Amino acid sequence: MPTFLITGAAGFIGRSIAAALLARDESVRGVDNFITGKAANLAGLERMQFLDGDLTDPVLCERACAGVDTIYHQAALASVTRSVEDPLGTNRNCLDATLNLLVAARAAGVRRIIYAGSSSAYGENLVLPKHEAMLPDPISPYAAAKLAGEYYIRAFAHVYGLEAVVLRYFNVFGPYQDPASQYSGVLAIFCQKMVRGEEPTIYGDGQQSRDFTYIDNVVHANLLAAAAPALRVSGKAINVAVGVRISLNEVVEILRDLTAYNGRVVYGPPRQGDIQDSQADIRLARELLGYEPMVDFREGLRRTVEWYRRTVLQPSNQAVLI
Ligand code: UD2
Repeated sequence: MPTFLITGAAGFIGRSIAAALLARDESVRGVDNFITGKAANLAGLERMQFLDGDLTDPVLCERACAGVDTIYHQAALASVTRSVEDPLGTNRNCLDATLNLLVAARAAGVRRIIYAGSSSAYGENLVLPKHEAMLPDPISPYAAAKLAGEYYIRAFAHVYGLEAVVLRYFNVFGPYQDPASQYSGVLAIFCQKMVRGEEPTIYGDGQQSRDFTYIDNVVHANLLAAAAPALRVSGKAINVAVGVRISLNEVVEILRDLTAYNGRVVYGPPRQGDIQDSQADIRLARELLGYEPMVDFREGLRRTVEWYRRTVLQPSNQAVLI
């Protein structure tokens, strides 16, 4: 029986955690419903036992949790914009899925669950950097659903003794992130477009900023969260980021440099539910997990551009193995 379950294993964060565990020779099960996950992302993960299914199905959750010690719960319908258009879909795939998984995890005797929280929980609170003691202030259906998932996770830790760690990710980016949807993360979209010589569109004036976090840092934090003593981390929400914020205008300038794109940038109206600035205080991650960012923004973006150069210029637009 596999020791680890990764939900959202065909998504870019899930597949990256799976790759790290397989590299350690761990026994891994993955599950994905392919709403946003991609079969191509499973390339290289053949040793992972894989379930094609949806966590909104309690029977599937039971199968997924059987015999498992630790869950990395990465499955979600990410995107603020998508949630504004379809709040029910977001709720189903973020919150209902999480609660089903928790119920099944408890029944199966799973020891620990690590939950992919979102920096969107902090919302419009103007204080920077965002620290975990701040009152959450979700301003989009996506943020509300992800935060509600956190509360369920922590409640299960409290009443059922399931060890539960929430990692609040700040704008994760890197290889394997899908660039092809209107709901994709901004760096995936910009890398694809600028590598191809196409115009990126900035929604708003480009002064909004994010604590963009390279995927290796997130994988590192997950592995630490799985290994940390329960007394120290269970029931806690912990920021995972670099601790530096970069505006979209700055991003475009760095990307011009990395991609040699010299065309124009289009500016459009700001998006609903968008927040202005985001930057993490990562002291708690340092203290509780011994976390330290391994890859800074610029180096992460360089590696990401290289990856998109190799993949998006392929005619099929499918991920290929590095
Ligand atoms: C939120 C969360 C993030 C993660 C993510 C999942 C915050 C601060 N961050 O990311 O942690 O949970 O949701 O989806 O809440 N944009 C453009 N042009 C484009 C695409 C996007 O200008 O083509 C802008 C967008 O309006 C926003 C910024 O880029 O101001 C980042 O957007 P995003 O969708 O990459 O991520 P965001 O911040 O909503």
